[in-house]
Amino acid sequence: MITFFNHKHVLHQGRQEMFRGQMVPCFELAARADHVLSELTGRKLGPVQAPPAFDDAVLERIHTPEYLHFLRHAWADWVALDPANVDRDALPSVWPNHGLRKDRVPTNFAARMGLYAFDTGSPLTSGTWEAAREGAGCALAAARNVAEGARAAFALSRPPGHHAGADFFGGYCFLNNAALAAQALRDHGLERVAVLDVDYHHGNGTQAIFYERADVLVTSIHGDPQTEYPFFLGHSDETGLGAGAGYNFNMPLPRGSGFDVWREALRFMLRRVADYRPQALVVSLGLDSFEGDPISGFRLRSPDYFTVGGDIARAGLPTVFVFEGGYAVAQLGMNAVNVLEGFERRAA
Ligand code: OKP
Ligand code: ZN
Repeated sequence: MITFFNHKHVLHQGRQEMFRGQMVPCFELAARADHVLSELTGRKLGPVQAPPAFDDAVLERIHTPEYLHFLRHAWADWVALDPANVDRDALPSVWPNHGLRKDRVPTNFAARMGLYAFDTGSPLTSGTWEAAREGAGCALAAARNVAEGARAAFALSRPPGHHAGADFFGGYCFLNNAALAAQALRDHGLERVAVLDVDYHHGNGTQAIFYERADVLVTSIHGDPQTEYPFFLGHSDETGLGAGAGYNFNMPLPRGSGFDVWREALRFMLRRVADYRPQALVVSLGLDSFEGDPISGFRLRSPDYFTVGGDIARAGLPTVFVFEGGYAVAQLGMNAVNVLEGFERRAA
């Protein structure tokens, strides 16, 4: 399958995130994407290309103009606060929760950070906009390829995207690549698109974006939000709203779940996908379900990922794979490519 690789991903390198009251080095490292790329090329999975140029207007199919404006100018605004900020990443520290107003956008930059962010784990850096924007380009290009008849395509980029909503960032995510891919498939004329999110963390951004829509089915298997990030979304009783009622499925699993349990959940979700009769599938491909992941709690082993890819291929759908999380850097390339190779074997 063809891979669209974000060569600009290196422009986004957060230094530290807030964890349990301390600043710790970021888990979402540049090496992640490079490891997957070298494994892909080593195992000859197919051509690797840079995405073609695109117009920013397409980002407004998913994100609000105000939020995009904020992201585009955030670094300049941050440095304007204090010239010494060039050597510091921007993180929020105040939020309009608990009875505070969200309907007035403050001019103060720190306040706007809080308006548009939901955690203190997602540093915004000098190159975040450019890196995230090019990543969106990878997702759009992969979607276009599949819309034009490819069996599958892979968008290999960081930062990830599934926690980002129409107007917010968090969970290391700024632009929702999977949502942009699903919308691009719709805009290329497909009537029904399904999303399958297999990242360890619930894709709260993707769910929120499509929650009231029937034209994009969102399904997700993830650590139970009672104990796992992002905590405030991802329960099984979240099934969609309004026109979207019945078009959202969550399968939270307890921390510690192994592949037997996880695969049953995958099969359940693939049945929901089949029942929906979509014309294409977008897979939010997080590899943090791996037993060795430093911030997650499932117990999948490297060979299991071949099976995952094979199960997904058996859905028989044109498929866009969008890279998300996975923090066991040394095994990340192998695990990601195992999924893609398992898919190709079954799809052939
Ligand atoms: C992004 B993706 C770890 C605490 C959790 C946020 C995790 C975001 C995961 N220090 N921090 O879904 O892989
Ligand atoms: Zn994750």
